[in-house]
Amino acid sequence: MTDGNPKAPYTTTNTGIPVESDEHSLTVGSDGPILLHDHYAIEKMAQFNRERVPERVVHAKGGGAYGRFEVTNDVSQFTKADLFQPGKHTEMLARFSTVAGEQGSPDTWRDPRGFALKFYTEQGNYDLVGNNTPVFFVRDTIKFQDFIRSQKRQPDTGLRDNNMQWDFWTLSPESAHQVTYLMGDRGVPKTWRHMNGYGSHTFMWVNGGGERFWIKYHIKTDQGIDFLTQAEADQLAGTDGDAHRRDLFDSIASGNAPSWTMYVQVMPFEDAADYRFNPFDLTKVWPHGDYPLIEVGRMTLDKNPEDFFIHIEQAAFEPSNMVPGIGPSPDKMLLGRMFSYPDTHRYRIGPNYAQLPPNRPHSPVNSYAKDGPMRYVASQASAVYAPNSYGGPAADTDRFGEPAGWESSGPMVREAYKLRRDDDDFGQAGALVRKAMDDGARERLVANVAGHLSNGVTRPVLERAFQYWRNIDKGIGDRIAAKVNGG
Ligand code: HDE
Repeated sequence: MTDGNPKAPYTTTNTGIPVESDEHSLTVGSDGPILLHDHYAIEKMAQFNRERVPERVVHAKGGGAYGRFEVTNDVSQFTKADLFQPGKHTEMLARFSTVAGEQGSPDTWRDPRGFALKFYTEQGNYDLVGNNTPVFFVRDTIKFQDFIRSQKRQPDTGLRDNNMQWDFWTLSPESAHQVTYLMGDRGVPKTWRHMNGYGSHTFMWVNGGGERFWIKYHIKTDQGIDFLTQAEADQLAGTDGDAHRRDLFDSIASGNAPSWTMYVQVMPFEDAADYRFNPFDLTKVWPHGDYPLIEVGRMTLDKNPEDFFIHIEQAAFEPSNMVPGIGPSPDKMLLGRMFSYPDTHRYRIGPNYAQLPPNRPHSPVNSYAKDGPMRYVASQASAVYAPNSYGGPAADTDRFGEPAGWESSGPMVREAYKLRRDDDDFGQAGALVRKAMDDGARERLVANVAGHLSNGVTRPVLERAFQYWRNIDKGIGDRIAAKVNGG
């Protein structure tokens, strides 16, 4: 009897064999011992013990949805990328996330938000794996792991530690711009629908004539920017740790599909060489007065995943997924990420992760990859090696042979970027405070920083933090110090 509901399918084992009971193990007599050959009871326990894949080492907590991207402006003078051609519509997947929190952590912790996009283009998947802020804490990939460690948990107590966070930040002044974003209103978006996304890095676009341009992506919410105060965030963290994930799912389920408008800033290739600060430095933004925003298209998220684990937990975004017409730049962080993401996917969800539903391209795959655990789509190659005489895939060098690259030369060194006349660590953070924030936002910034510093940050780190903020803006730094010292 299937619980009296004639329509319900009957329960089977993983291999489709009808089971005798959902509730009773096989025993000798009703009170006797369980029998080892109770295949279904054993299968249920063994499967249960193997349900977890390692969570993402950062950005573990998140949510996402499917949707589409439609081009609304002709940018073909700058790029030949298929998905950005006039009239194009491309299916996509987006995942939003916090950075430092584990999978069970609250959505409303103060943190940058991941803003990861996967476009299923006709020439393979294009992944734009950004955040909700246009800059980042460090500018060399070798420091990323240290930065993240300072945001996570102490090895002995297993606890997060504000003193550790400020120790790292105040010893890494390049963090000032992003920390100002983080401690301001952008640090806790009201929902994922009310925040912008940014590619953050400088990327390269190449047009059909082979001309190269440097670009930065801005993906502006059509819902309007909105945020939670620290008190609202703390309250929600206690009452509904999944508030952002729930909001996105419920909005789409109720037909209220969120959308964003994508823009790019375009810098002529030649400008980069003597631009007043390093245009590839991820801690810097490009003033819109120098390179104004140009509209590209609109992304709309209108389809919830039918299974969270399959489509969101197993989604694999990688900045190295760049399609023809799009390329990297000398940004050391972007180049480091191009190794790290595929590496983490191979570890977390196996070498054949690209065959999983959210990661599978919607265009033909003619690679020479084969075998490996969980592989289930056969290679299209009619030979298992290249070159070959039997019609196996061969690279079309005439069409795709021109790498999106730049000239580079010099001795092997370990050095910071060469300083340019306007390169510094605090200038743009100060401009953010003085020009982009209003009095209310500055008030909340002072309160957020003072609150964070008052929770376990001790001398000498505390004094360094006051100086860090005075370097950003003397008045703000003094107000923070007074608030912390004044209690
Ligand atoms: Fe990430 N980052 N990251 N990151 N990141 C990961 O890859 C890494 C950085 C971002 O929703 C990891 O799949 C390095 C900047 C997002 O699945 C990992 C560096 C930006 C997501 C990784 C950075 C990001 C990740 C862990 C310094 C914004 C979640 C899980 C060079 C521009 C994607 C994973 C998703 C995830 C490495 C810095 C955004 C460990 C080495 C800058 C949105 O590979």
